[in-house]
Amino acid sequence: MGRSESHGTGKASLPPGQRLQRGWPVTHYGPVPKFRPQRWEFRVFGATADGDEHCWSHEEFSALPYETVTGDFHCVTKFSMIGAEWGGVRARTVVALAPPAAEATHVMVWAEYGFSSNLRLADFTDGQVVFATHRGGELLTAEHGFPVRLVVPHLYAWKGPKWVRGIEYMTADRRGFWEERGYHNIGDPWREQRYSYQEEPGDGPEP
Ligand SMILES: Nc1nc2c(c(=O)[nH]1)N[C@H]1C(S)=C(S)[C@@H](COP(=O)(O)O)O[C@H]1N2
Ligand SMILES: [Mo]
Repeated sequence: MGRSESHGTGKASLPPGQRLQRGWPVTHYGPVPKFRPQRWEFRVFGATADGDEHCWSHEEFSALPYETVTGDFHCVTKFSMIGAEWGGVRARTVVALAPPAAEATHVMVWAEYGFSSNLRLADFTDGQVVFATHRGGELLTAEHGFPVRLVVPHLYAWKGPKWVRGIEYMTADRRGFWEERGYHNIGDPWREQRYSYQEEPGDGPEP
């Protein structure tokens, strides 16, 4: 049994092709940004319900409701972390406070240096999706995305940008950073959606 034991969800504990990793490796493209609290803001823009942009300073963002969720973490390079506890602001909370227009279908999550990742609105508002500030009760380190990184447990981990600075509601799908560079537009690890060549009609934006 062991790893292939099911959790009662009917799912094996690890998605196909993944292996458990001890510790928590650091994986990203480019340098680790320096956090400047005075200049930091979290922007919600694009197709918002009221047409306005919403902006939170670091102090304001830190005062949003803090919740913890348990969520796995699957990197497309095949390491997985199981059952991590993440603390922060649920994506649902952000959506409730700064809602999208009725026409919005997707979200682009924006991070420092123009890094981005696109998500379907339904994936973004999944209950386990969190703008994490903590893991296991401890503040994130700079390498892991301090002050805020997104965690999307049901998709591959590149769908969770580190050093997030805001979200853009979109009325059509558009590829983010890794999605433009050969990675799957949806990125469901249970369906092993690793690369863009595996996409089926409807998985990605119109070419
Ligand atoms: N800003 C930014 N966020 C990013 C990435 C990146 O290149 N830049 N890489 C992603 C990938 S591929 C993975 S697996 C996870 C790794 O997070 P970790 O370094 O905290 O393990 O971050 C994701 N978030
Ligand atoms: Mo990754």
